Amino acid sequence: PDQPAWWTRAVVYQVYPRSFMDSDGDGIGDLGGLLQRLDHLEDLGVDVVWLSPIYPSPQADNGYDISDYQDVDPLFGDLTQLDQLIAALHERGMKLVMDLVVNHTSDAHPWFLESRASRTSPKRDWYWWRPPRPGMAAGTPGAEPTNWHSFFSGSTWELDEASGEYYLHLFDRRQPDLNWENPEVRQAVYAMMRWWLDRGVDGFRMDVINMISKDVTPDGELHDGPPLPGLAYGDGSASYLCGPRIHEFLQEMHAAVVAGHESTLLLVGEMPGVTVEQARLFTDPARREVDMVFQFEHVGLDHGVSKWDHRPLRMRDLKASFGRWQAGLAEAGWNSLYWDNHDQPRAVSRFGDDSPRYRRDSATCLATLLHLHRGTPYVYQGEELGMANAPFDSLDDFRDIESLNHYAQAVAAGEDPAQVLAALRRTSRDNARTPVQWDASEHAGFTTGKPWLAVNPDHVRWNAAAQRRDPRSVLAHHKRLIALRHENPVVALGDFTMLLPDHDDVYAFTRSLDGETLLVVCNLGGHEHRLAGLLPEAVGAELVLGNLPDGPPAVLRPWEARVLRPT
Ligand code: TEU
Repeated sequence: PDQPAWWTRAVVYQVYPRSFMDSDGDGIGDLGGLLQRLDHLEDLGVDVVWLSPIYPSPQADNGYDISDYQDVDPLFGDLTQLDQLIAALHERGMKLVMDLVVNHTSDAHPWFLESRASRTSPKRDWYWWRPPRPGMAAGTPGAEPTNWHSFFSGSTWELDEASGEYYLHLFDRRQPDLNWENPEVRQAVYAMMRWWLDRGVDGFRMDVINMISKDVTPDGELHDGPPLPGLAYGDGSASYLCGPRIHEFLQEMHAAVVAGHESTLLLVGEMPGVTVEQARLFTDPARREVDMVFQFEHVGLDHGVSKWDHRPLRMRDLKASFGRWQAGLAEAGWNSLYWDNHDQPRAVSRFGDDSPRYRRDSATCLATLLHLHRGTPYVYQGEELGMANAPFDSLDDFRDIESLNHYAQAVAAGEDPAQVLAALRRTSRDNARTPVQWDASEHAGFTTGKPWLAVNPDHVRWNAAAQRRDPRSVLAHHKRLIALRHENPVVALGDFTMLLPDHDDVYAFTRSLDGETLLVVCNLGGHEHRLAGLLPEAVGAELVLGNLPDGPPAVLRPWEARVLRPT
């Protein structure tokens, strides 16, 4: 058979540039800052950097609203610095993956300006323009073409007064959706992607790429979705998640952009709501679509009716979910593995225990669990330091459009402001976006100016400089995990078998390849467990890597993780 792809052995590090490192004192991270911190990434041992958007943008959604796909926003630097970044990473043996945001553009993109200019514009059909609901006047409540609720609150339709028509935006009104039904749109996107590959980038992380195909009738009609409890709008996701032409579009993109470069590139599709069965289709190499997808099942397990409605996580559900994904993509396809990214609260606060007693141990336990699965692990900036959720005081401390819109909508609908604020504190994306904690100095070494989002005050104790000196740090542990994957083919390629599926705290599995087996045992809780009764084979096994100092072999301590070689 073919050689396994290089990314089976790789670890990806996500940089959210706004919060990574500021080189010019404006309080916002930039490419100059990233260039200054490449030693950190090289030392950690990661293979790929995924860079969140740096393109020109009005920054309504921190760069996920792009007004020019082929340049760099002056906020972050310029194309020369981007070329320097590509060269510097390649020199150090690392690759660069760019964020590709092509479900929507900014409303300031020239394509949209032209599209909105008139009903007869040649680019009118590049976006989703629709008249009001039949028999209703434009602008009256309920006159929107469909009842869909936007990810960022309110309707997905914005009325353009000048033409009397609405345009579709699944996210903010400043992020109009491109119409992928139009072949010119698709060709323009593919040409742009080829331009970046020619510049030397090594792949793409494709933002909400399973939303590009909408379920539209031949005469252009879109359908209402079921009502959402407590909201004025409904759930349109059946019309835009993995729509009827999604596989066709991705195969077409692959043929137009990727063909011939498969062996060096990385293509990862971000796909909210994707099922294991769908993911297998997207990632089966024979189908030539993408290499792996970001699925959302495990990060939805503590959500109730919405992400703002918290329900306690049961570790057993987490095991069942990961176990199903491991099994579902065992024969064909590939998993991406992540706890954190710029949209999720911090893992140590959410899945671990960020109290002083267990913060280090739970962060290293969670990392061990993730990195020992079959798939490609993603480390989000600061995760390797055990960065935690932020102590937001009041609404003024938040910056994210999703959080601010949700607060306004929920409070207007009569919810208790204190409770809405509590939900933001737990779940806001801003938890992930506080500046990286480089050292104990005033702004954590991130900037000499005033950070755009406050630095977490815990940086005096939790920072990279301190952890570099400490062999037991979360950082040092990540280095060991990454090295283990590089050195040991069983970590990259071994079969996965879940053990003890019904245990509430102990997460155990084996990885096996060519006669070699690793046994991984993690305690996802604050109580000891006796191994003798649970997994006797673990007791006498050789320790390959653990997260706690030596202790009694027969007892698994709170948040202990062991990678073992059974004898
Ligand atoms: O996110 C897509 C997405 O559906 C969620 O992760 C999103 O964060 C939403 O708020 C869930 O509540 C991607 C990007 O990662 C995100 O930062 C962008 O805001 C979004 O697409 C729009 O481009």
